[in-house]
Amino acid sequence: MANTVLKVEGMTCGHCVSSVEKAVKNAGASGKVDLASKKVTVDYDETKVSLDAVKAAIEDQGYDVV
Ligand SMILES: [Cu+2]
Repeated sequence: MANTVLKVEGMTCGHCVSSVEKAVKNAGASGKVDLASKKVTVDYDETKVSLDAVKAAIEDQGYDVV
């Protein structure tokens, strides 16, 4: 398993947190958002899930991975 912390801009409330966590989950990974620091901790199996796919899933929801 791999673990990466992404910085994500545009999250402002609990709805954003759940949208991002859901997007990460739908991409096949597990995400935990820290709203105050705008960080998303992503746990994933790098043999099955690419980090680019996780980032794309977050951006598809309208947030920016920086
Ligand atoms: Cu929000």
